[in-house]
Amino acid sequence: MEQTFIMIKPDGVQRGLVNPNPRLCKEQPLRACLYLAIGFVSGLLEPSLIIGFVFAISLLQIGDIISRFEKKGYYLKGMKFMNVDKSFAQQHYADLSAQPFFAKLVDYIISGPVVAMVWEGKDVVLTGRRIIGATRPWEAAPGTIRGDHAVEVSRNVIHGSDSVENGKKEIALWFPGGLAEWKSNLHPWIYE
Ligand code: YYY
Ligand code: MG
Repeated sequence: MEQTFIMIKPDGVQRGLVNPNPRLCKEQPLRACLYLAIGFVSGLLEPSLIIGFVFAISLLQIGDIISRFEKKGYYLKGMKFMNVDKSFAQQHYADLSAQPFFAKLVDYIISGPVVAMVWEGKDVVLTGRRIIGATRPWEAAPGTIRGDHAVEVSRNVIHGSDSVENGKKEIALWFPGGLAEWKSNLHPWIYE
């Protein structure tokens, strides 16, 4: 089983992460409050509380990107919502330090919080890149994350490791404390 490092970049976070339905954005907080209130008023009525929390969590709307990997059959092994500083961003993109866009790229990555994740599964590095789509969004196929949700190469929403070896390096950099250990009950229904 391979592992890959996936990062939702600051533009992906700021844009509400790929569920830009204005109606939902307006109604979701109300729904969350309503269900949470009903839950509390009726003496911790569990189903209502759970629905409230689900609505509250979906406000972050990182859900669509995460669910693409989850539905496919990959395992989430690590996740952090964090800001990175300049030297960390430079380290992550060290391979590109000679590129003319390097300084701009680093400034963009540190411009807001990112969602750092590790996903595990068969061929997850290459397939993850396919789910993400081509680097230049105008070359990314419709149906991919970048193909559906990005315009500029410098605002392409998401990062994915480009090889197993680089994945290992990036995971070591972003998750020095290690990863979660688990296996889904559905495993035999997804993997041979
Ligand atoms: O791996 P991937 O993100 O698809 O592309 P890379 O060639 O590794 O470049 C990293 C990152 O740099 C890219 O996602 C956007 C940015 N970038 C840019 O701002 N301008 C370019 N001309 C090329 C890449
Ligand atoms: Mg790359």
